This record gives sequence, C-alpha cells and structure tokens, in this order.
Amino acid sequence: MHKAIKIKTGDITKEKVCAIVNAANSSLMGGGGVDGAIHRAGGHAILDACREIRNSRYPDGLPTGQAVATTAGAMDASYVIHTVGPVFGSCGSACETLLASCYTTSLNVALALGCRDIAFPAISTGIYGYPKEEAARIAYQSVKEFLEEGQKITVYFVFHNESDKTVFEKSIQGV
Ligand code: AR6
Repeated sequence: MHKAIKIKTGDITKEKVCAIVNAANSSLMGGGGVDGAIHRAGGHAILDACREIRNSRYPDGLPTGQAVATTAGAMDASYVIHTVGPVFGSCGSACETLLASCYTTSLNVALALGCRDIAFPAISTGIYGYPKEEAARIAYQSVKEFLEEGQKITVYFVFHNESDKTVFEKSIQGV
C-alpha cells in the first residue's frame, strides 16, 4: 500500500479533509447515493455553485471523467469536487479510462486548490453499476501512479460499509 493512501469506512460527508469527491452525474443537479448525501449535508450553496458552473462552463453538462470544484457548504471539508463516473456497460473498453480519469482529474483539481488531502467514494460502484472489484483496481492503480509521480497529497478511500472496504482491500492485492 502506498503510504499516502488510507482506507476507511464511514460517511464521506463527515470527513475533515480539504476536498471530498462527489460521484455526481453530468447534470450536476444532485441525485441519489453519495451525491444526495453530499447535497443534503452541504446545503443549497453547493447546488447554487453547480448551477453557476453549468451556466458558465458546462451548458451541456459535465462530461464523464471530468471534475469541477464547488464550496462544501455546511460540511467540514473546504471543497466538493464533483466528478462523473462512467455508467458500467455504456462505454466498452473506454469505461476503464474514464473511471481512472475521474480519480486523476479530481486529484489535479484538488492540487490546484492547494489541497493536501482528499477523500474519494467508490465512484460508479453504486447506481452506475461498476463491478466493485474492477473499480477498486482502477481506482487504486490510478491514484498510486499519480502519487508515484511525486505529488504530495494524502488520499482517503472512504467506504460506506465494512464489506465494501474488504472487497477493495482484497481486489488491490498485487496492484
Ligand atoms: N459516504 C461514502 N460512500 C457512500 C455514501 C456516503 N455517504 N453514500 C453512498 N456511498 P453512488 P455512482 C457509496 O450510487 O454509482 C447518483 O444519483 C455507495 O455505497 O452514489 O457513481 C448521482 O447523481 C457506493 O459504493 O454513485 C448519479 O446519477 C458509492 O458510494 C449516480 O448516482 C457510489 O455509489 C452516480 O452513481
């Protein structure tokens, strides 16, 4: 395990880190899963900021694999970084690249904001149906490679329950 990578269980909305990542959809207008939890915990300031981003930068929606930052509103984190994971089965072999891009693009956005720590949920593994084992390998590999380039940021993988955490830990053995 890379020393700047930490794995834990919990509710990502409670993380006291510079940036938490949201597994959003391209509308940026909220949804279920972790997206719903983040908007509920952070309050309307997040939706207001997302509307502004849609109007100014992404009138057609945030493309899959990209990431943008907003305030974290009432949460302890300073920022929410919204990224759009691939819907499993919708993009063939490109899905892997797109999922890896969610992690690396979010990390670059966090660094540009001056963040030295960031928390990720398991992007695309809920409503978007990505197999957890495969998503784990892609997530870990992309973050590990990013850190090996010398970037200084601590990365938390936050799982909603113990069994998802165990699947992740087993899946990244040998990666
Ligand atoms: N803290 C940490 N992880 C969580 C939390 C939480 N509070 N809540 C859920 N998870 P999902 P997706 C885990 O479905 O698959 C939304 O409607 C959950 O157990 O939130 O990328 C968006 O608007 C799962 O492992 O995201 C999009 O339309 C992981 O977060 C769509 O869902 C991701 O599950 C995105 O689907």
